[in-house]
Amino acid sequence: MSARVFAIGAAGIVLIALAGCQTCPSKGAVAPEPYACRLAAGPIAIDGKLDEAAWAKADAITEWHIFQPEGAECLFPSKVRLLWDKEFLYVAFEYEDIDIWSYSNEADSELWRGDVAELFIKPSRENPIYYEFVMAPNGTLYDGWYPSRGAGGYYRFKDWASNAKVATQVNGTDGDPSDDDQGYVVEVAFPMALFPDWAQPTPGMEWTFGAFRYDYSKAYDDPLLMMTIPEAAGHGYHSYEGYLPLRFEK
Ligand SMILES: [Ca+2]
Ligand SMILES: [Ca+2]
Ligand SMILES: [Ca+2]
Repeated sequence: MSARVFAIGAAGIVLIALAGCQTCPSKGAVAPEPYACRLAAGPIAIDGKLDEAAWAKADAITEWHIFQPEGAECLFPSKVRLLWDKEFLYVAFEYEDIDIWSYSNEADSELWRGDVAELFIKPSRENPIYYEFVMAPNGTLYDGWYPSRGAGGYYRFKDWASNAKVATQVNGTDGDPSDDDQGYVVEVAFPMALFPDWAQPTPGMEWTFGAFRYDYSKAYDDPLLMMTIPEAAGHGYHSYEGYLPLRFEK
């Protein structure tokens, strides 16, 4: 991921900064500021089905911003929800997608060459540590821990393992463009133990995060890059200065 974004070069970064972002039409709730990450009201089975009572009480982010290409329209709604308890940070992505394509089933490969749901999370604005998680529709995971933005990114840290539990549900046919798909769901539990002791959440604590999406599709001339944060200047997805605050609630 780092190499891909950094490879844009100075000229590309300036163009992206000047272009700004298009806002996708939102349906229903938009993210509160900061996002209220509620305590899971009961057990969550990581099975790709969001039928637990806990998910019904999680706020949904439905407002997305298009990073690339400039001027693109968001045709297919995207939704992300987060919950927590002492053991896990839970994330649910629901992405409508007419043409689902997982690039690889090899863990820690460059999954963003195909459709993915992504979460970047940074427990502190002061401490440079942050994390990247990339999930393909077929359930393959890339997880990376970065001690800082300049420390080496994907190629240095891809072998780090979060021990996250990932399950997906594909409503359609992954990889077959000849039919129309409906979309996919990614349900993930990230063990709190992977985060430092100082970052262990308590009610009222704030982290920062961004959710992202790559949509490769027969519906678009270019793959669509979308994110929940409004600014992409500088380092793109790694521009953590623009991550949204997330507040852990009781
Ligand atoms: Ca479930
Ligand atoms: Ca797609
Ligand atoms: Ca890894």
